[in-house]
Amino acid sequence: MTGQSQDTATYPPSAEIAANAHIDAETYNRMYAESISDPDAFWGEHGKQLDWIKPYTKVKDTTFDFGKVSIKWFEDGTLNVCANCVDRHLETRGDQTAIIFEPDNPEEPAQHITYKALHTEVCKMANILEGLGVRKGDRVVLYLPMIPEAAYAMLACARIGAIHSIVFAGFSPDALAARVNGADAKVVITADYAPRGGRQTPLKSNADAALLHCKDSVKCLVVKRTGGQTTWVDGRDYDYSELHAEADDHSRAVEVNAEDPLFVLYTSGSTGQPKGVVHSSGGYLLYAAMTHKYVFDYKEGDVFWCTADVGWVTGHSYIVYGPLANGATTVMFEGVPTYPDASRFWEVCEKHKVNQFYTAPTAIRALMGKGTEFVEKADLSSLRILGTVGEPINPEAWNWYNDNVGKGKCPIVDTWWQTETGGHLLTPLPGAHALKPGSAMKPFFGVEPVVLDPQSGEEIHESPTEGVLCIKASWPGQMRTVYGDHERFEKTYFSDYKGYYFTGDGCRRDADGDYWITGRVDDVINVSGHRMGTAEVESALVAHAKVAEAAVVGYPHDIKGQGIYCYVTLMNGVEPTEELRKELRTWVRTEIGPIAAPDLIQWAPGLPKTRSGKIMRRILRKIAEDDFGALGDTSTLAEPAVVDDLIENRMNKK
Ligand code: 6R9
Repeated sequence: MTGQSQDTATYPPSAEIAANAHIDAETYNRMYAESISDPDAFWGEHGKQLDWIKPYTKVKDTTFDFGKVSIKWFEDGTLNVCANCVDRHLETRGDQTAIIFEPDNPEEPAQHITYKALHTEVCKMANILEGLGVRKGDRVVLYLPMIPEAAYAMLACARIGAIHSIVFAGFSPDALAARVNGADAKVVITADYAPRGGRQTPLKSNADAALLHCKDSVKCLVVKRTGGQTTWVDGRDYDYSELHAEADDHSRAVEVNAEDPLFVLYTSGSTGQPKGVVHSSGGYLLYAAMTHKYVFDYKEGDVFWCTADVGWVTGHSYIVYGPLANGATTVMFEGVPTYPDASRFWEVCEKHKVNQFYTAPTAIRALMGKGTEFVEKADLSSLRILGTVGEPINPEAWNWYNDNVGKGKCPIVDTWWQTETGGHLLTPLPGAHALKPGSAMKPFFGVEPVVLDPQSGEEIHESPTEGVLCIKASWPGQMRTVYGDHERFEKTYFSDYKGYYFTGDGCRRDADGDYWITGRVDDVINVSGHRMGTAEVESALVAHAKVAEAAVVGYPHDIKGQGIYCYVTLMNGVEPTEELRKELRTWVRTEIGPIAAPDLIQWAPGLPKTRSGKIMRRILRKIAEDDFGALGDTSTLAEPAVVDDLIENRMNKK
């Protein structure tokens, strides 16, 4: 059923969905109003859904005042996150499947891990980590494929009060070393190889290369995923299966404070090195659990599948912590959407009778390009709710998803959030809102979005409007600090617009008060739903001996959303050849990882700069978008001729 608003077609929930969902329109309005008018009462009540060792008496204690930013929720309560995700389900659903593991190779049988089995595995892992010297507050880095051991390791850290920091398996040895050192980790957990799309990434040899740049005391725990050949350093490397055979399957869940860190996750910003985003134990878990339940309308017995990797925040909150806190069955998929062919996602949905399916627009666009026959041959009748995350979804992809996957019957929740936010901040709720393709719609409970005028920093109250998206007050899932650098935390998120959390995104609010994300307003680009700081790619490029200067911007890319466009000025006398282009691509892949590989490299004899020497990125973005008719004010350019050359030799001619 569709209707017209002034913005676009709208898709109200079917009568069946609206009647059965946890939250209908009236309930949303009531609960939202309560959550804003009295956050202490609202979260104080909802916080009780977790098992607390010592119940909290205080709920919210937060300030966004620059210079004294402090965020505390449930600060005098104690709990154990692992006990909340595993132990407390044993009595009621010990034999229910907690995790369905679907391997990369469809011929390899799937594994169904019950809550009981999960408990045993997590206890063993906890004892193995303790045996390696890990204690409460210590950091453990995970560099793993999408295998159950990744979830065991996360939960085992939570069990003993250690802090995990997951490094996506697509990152390079250098990136891994920087994160091991940045977090001063005691142990790195890795695997011999990571099978993905029929290929194998040599994780252990990457870890070996990384560990050369880390303290000698760092230990390496190795899961043998494929049994392939690896090198071995005695005294540093430990074989998981050997230790597993002897590990005790009982382990005490350590009492931690609600504000003790649960994990650190590095993410790209607009400047410098990635930041270690720190999340708490109590507030984070509650927020992940509540958003999982309401946004996906999760019900007892549902099978939930989030296709993200646990190396990203989406995997943390919606493969592991949210679903398991709710006692759900969560799917962990090791592979990729197009292997062995473009029907894999849909076959897995059919095979495991998935009820909620959550993926990224880039995956939808890639599959859309392969045609509908791949999706038509699967029985998708179990699906009830669909979701997207990571970037704005274009209407073509939304419609394809709605028509071919949801068959017009499944609400699509377009969830806007960030590594920093811990869980969804803007999203429709399936039983409450009439969807608009491309809109992240409404704030979740307790979230107060505001649109600010970018110049004056003033709040704009009327709608429709457009500006920068900020959040007015704290929610329990908010990051607490940047690991080891609280000053950077305050400067990044609370200094541009005083008194608000600055998201880095621009947005539009339509006449109905619904939100539309327009993309980043800083130097962060979004490549296939992954955040990439252009500064990181630039510093990788200039680290190459033949490169004098580099400037990196995003440009529209049909499948990836944004591609990486690099302007490179070579050292004097260096010949700009095709070989060198290839060499630079490979260079960036090895420096950062395959996700950062440049799509286009343009040789730039000079970069457009102001007289004070600042690179004018606005101009470079326009040229990369092949939209140089609208270059804007160029009167401050030091050397206008530079721009003519760049336009003439642009790589992205339409
Ligand atoms: C969860 C996640 C965060 C950035 C964010 C925004 C973009 C995420 C979006 C979206 C439009 C959505 N983003 N979800 N843009 N619509 N539904 O992706 O975290 O990797 O930290 O990226 O992604 O620009 O600021 P993260």
